Amino acid sequence: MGITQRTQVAIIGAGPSGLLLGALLAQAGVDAVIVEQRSADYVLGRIRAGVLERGTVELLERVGVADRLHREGLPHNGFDLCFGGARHRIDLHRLTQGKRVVVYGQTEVTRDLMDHRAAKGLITYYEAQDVAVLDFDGEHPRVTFTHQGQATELHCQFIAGCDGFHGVCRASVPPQAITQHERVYPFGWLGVLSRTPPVAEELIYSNHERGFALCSMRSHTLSRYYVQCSLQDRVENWSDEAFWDELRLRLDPQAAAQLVTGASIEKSIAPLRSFVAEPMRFGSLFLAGDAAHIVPPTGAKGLNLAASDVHYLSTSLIEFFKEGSRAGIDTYSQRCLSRVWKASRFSWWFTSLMHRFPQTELSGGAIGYRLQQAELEYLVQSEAAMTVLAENYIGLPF
Ligand code: RFL
Ligand code: PHB
Repeated sequence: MGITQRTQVAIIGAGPSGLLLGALLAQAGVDAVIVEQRSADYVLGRIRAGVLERGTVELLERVGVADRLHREGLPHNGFDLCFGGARHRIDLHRLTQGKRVVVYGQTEVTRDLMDHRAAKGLITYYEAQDVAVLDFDGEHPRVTFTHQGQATELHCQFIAGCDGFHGVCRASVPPQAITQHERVYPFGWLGVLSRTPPVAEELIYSNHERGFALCSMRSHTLSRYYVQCSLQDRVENWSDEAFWDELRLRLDPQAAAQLVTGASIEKSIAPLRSFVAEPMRFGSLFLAGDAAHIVPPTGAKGLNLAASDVHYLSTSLIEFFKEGSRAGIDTYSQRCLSRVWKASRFSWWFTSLMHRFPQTELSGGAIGYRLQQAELEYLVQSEAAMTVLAENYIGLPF
């Protein structure tokens, strides 16, 4: 015999979307259970995002999990664009009348939200197998899964699909009910985490003839670097030395000279993709975060978009349970997608501006590269163009 449980909201996925939604609902007294297919350690082992917009920080503050973020997070007032062998600062703070971003790893956000969930005694089923979302087009949605060998059935009013790009929720929607827009870029990012001091105090985004490079960080002693690589590249074929040599070549002479290298703690290749699924609601099933959309990481928007979806979803569900209003639920998809498409546009634009594209692409080859240099020169000379970049980078309002 299996176990049957009841909850108001079943959340699928304990990534940042699912955990943040769980915290916001719990704070409002809405009952939610999280079902995650991996272990907590596995989820914490993924090195991903590093840049948080103000709106994301505010949500974490609202649920009371921002103490460590305020202690250890690094506020950044700007970043550098590097091209033609020189760096040019984008002064986010000045261009946006005092706004900034915070560098604080997704792993740490996830850990803080997990600790908060555990401290409140909220239920998360980790290592759930064969998760299925059922009957979300009717009155009685259900989630079924196997947990520690027990068949479990979760009866709920709503299902939140926070299960990432490869999750089960979007895949369970009938194909005729969903439109999926996708662009896969003809390159990837090779990322390295190393226990070395960052090359500069702020991030450096570099456009170089050999390809894009990014210098980021997690703390004053932990650096995160990326170089554009071929989709055919295998991480095993990139020695640490080869990575550092390639990164150095793509930076300006001063940064190249200052770069401190060391053993990699993590090294991985990520493909780059723009993807949006429309709509984001199907009856009682809501998609949020990477389950509904993917942006290339160049604009640092993925985690922040997940947070804005979760803001819209939590307020919609709280409105329903506290006031009996369906207004938020009915406009959820439209409100999310309006912001999602703007962030997708920005991420696509910034990716197109900064990477080397193959000759065969419209923006590729030598002419594509010369056009990028012209746009970059214009960008750093034009207050208007820099303001557009800054406004999008610090995050559109939600
Ligand atoms: P996640 O983090 O993928 O979490 C989904 C969770 O669902 C679980 N799951 C299932 N659970 C139950 N049943 C199933 N059938 C399930 N299938 C999957 C998974 O195990 C997982 O735990 O999605 P979420 O929560 O929507 O969060 C999205 C963010 O993770 C993502 O957008 C960002 O990491 C993107 N991103 C960045 N975003 C930023 O805002 N700023 C950045 O600087 C930034 N840098 C990045 C990035 C992503 C990167 N990669 C590798 C994709 C840099 C990189 C390299
Ligand atoms: C990161 O630190 O991992 C990072 C920072 C900025 C980006 C993408 C990734 O645009």
